[in-house]
Formats: sequence, structure tokens, C-alpha cells
Amino acid sequence: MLTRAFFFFFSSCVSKFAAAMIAASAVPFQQMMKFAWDNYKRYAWGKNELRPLTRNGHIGNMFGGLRGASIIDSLDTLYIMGLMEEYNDAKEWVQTSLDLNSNGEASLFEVNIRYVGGLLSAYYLTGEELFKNKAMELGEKLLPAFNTPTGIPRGVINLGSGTSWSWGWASAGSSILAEFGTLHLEFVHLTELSNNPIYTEKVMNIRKLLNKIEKPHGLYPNFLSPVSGNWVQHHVSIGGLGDSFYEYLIKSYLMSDKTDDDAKRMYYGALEAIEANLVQKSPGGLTYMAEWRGGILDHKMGHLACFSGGMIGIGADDGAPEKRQHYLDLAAEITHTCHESYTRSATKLGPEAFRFDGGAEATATRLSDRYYILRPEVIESYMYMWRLTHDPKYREWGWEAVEALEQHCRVESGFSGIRDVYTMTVSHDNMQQSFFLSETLKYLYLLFSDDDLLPLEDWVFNTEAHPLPIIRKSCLQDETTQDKTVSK
Ligand code: DMJ
Repeated sequence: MLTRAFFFFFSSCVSKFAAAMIAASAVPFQQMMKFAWDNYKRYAWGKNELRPLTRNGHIGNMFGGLRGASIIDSLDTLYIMGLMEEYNDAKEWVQTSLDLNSNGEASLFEVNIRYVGGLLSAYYLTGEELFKNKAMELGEKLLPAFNTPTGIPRGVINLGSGTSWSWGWASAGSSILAEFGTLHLEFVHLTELSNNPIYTEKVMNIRKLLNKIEKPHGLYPNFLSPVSGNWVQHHVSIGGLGDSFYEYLIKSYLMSDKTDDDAKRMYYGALEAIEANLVQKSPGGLTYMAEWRGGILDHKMGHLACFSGGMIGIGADDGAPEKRQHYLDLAAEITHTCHESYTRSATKLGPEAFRFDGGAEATATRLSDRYYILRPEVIESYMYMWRLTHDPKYREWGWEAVEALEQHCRVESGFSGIRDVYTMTVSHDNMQQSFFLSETLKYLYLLFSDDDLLPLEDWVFNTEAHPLPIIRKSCLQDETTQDKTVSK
């Protein structure tokens, strides 16, 4: 029954999707995607990411020996853009060469958002069983990371042996909020597809612990011990280390067809605490999210935190009635500030982190914060704000970013990050990140497409921009009547 309901949903989605695809104003983004893809294929096929200056590939150390991160991350973008020859090459690689029996150290978070998310999305968009099977096979390999005294997973897992441990850099063996808090969407879909409740149980257990534990000023610190279940350090950030935890709260609510009331309550509670403690106005009138260290504010905002414009925007409508306009305004203000971080640089691309102290307003003050690695978050917020308001400025800002990417990041054999956004004689970092193909280019494409291409009423995007369908209430009801088995 669930399966039938799902396929009914799936086929009705696909026809809407196909119609909208034709209407999409595709060309520049398709060309950018094709250029990035062709160079990856030519010089780095099967490796994780392209090094466009040295024309080779790299494996990196985040994926536990898994290969083809750029392929998995690109499947849905290629399909959505109608680059079918390229999509078919990608699919064939998954069929013949994606080996999940690797034996290395993987980031649970990265494998989940890029590989599990990418495969799930490819399945939901195309209906190809291959992607579903691979997603489920990989999902099962991630489960041992949850074997801790609290059930809070550790950050690193050996995909072969199942041994897991915490990042060496994370204080006192802690797990990271943005990592264990960014599993929910994919794991709920793994349960949907496998009919095995274990995945949902694992993420609901994380939810339960976070609900129970005391939160300083209602805030969620970034480091938590998977052994004691206590916070390890009181550092709070809507940027790196915290970011996608908040994103997954509101998206869990939306993906549940607005039935997951716990997620809703936690999201609006967290947002209230963030507003009370982190949101600031600069002397020049820019709204920003500071970081919080045990009560002391660090007046810095990371590029990563710029996703929050879009997040607050998509959550605005389900907030308390008297807060809805306020949330939409806040989302617009944050997005405006992030745009300022781009316009105040020479290249019109934004730095990794920008500050609001010592006379700085949305500019990086440290040399080490001046780089741009093809990140999507600012464009992501433009896309959501465009869909929510249809204010043409968001498309104008997106177009400015396209011009800057073309001028400064396009090199002969792909796209590359740059080391300093404040100088016109750019130095390239020789890396075409896989999230450039899965997120940056997809969000640009959607920003200039009709709203009925992957409508926000039907889909949520995981934190790597892989679209996952909203699970309709009727499906959830069917599900409760089914027998379920736990595999372990
Ligand atoms: C992506 O892998 C995801 O968006 C993640 O949540 C944060 N960082 C990168 C892109 O900047």
C-alpha cells in the first residue's frame, strides 16, 4: 500500500517536473554544469573531485575509500538540467563501478549528505531501483556509528569494520551538532524505502536526547559527548559546526507534511533563542548572526551561516501568526547582509568569514578568512527568497554571482576556488568541490527556473541540495498499519 501510494506520488511528481523542465531558462547554467562535468570526466573520472589546474583527481579523506563523490553529487543536477547523456554516463558508473565495500575512515555526515542523499534523490527523480538499492546498502553500513552509550553517533566510521570514533580535533571526544543533527531527512527516507524502522529510530533517539538535555539560554552548543550525553563546550554557531542541525529541524517538519510537531517546536524554540542571543545589527544597519562562546559574542559570520536566510524564509509561514512577517523580514535582512559580503569584495564573491568589529562591516579582516571555495549558501538563500517573494533583486544578485564565477573561478579545465576574494589577480586553489555541482549550480538553475520545477510544496532539499519528496500524511497513515521488521 505504502509502495503504491509512493509510486502514485512519484509519477504525478514526475509529470509536473518534466513540464517545468522544458520551461526552465536553462542555458548558461547548463553550460557551466556541462563544463564542470566534462572536465571532471576527462581528468578525474571515478575520483572524488577534480583538481582543475593540475588536471587530475583527488580522493580526499572524508569518504572512507568511497569513490566518485562528484558523480553521485551530480546525478540529480544533470537529470534536472536535462543533460541526459551525462546523466546516463553517471548512472552507468554507479552500476558498474560504485563499490560500497570500502574499508576506510569516513565522515558519517559527509557520506550521508553526499552519497546517501545523492542516491536517494536520484532514485526519487528517476525511479531507477539501482539508486535505491545502493542507498539502502550504504545506509546499513552507517548504522554501527550509533553504537555508543547514548546512541549519539561518533563522527568517523570505518565502513568496512564498523568501528567508529570521534574526530581528533573535536574537544574531549565529542560529536558535532551539525553532524549528528544532519541525518534525519535521509534516515527517515531510508526507513520509508526499506520498510525498516531502524533508521528512523536512530535519528529519533538523537532528537529525544536533545529534547531532554538542558540548553544554555535555550541554545544548542556545537559539541556533545556521545558517552555522557552532556554538552562539552558552550560554543554556539549558526555557521560551521551548528548550521545544518537547525536546517534539518524545519525541513524535518516540512518533509513530514507538517506532522512532526516535535521538530517544529524545537525549530521555533531554537530560532527564538538565536534571535535573543545571536542576531545583531551592525552600526551600518546590517543584520547578522554572531557566534556565542559561553555568553561572549564573537562578531563574525561565516559563509556557511548564509544558508540561514533561506532557512528562516522557508520556515516563516509556519511560525506563530504574529511572527510570520517578522521571520520573512529577518530572512531578507540576513540574505541582504550576505549579498553585501559579496559586493564589498573586489571579485564580487564572498569570503569564508566576515566580521562586524574593529570597523569592519561584512568584510574579512583576517588573511585566513579571505578565500572562496565555490560554496553555495549565499546563492541558496537567493533561490529560496526568490521563490518566496519574487523580488527581482534575488535574480539580479544571482546573476552577479554567475558573472563573478565565470570571471574568477572558471579556469581552462573546470572551476576552481580562489584564495583571496579581495584581489583581482586571483590565485586559484586547484579544487572543484563536488558541492559546486550538487548545490551551487543547481540552486542557480532553480533561481532562474519556474517555481513548478521541484516546487517547495512537494520537495525539501537536503543540506547538499539533493531533493527529497515530502512524505504525504496519507503515506504516513498507511505506514502505521504495516508490519515492520528490524534487521539487527
Ligand atoms: C556542503 O557540503 C553542505 O551544504 C554542508 O551542509 C555545508 N558545507 C558544504 C557547502 O559549503
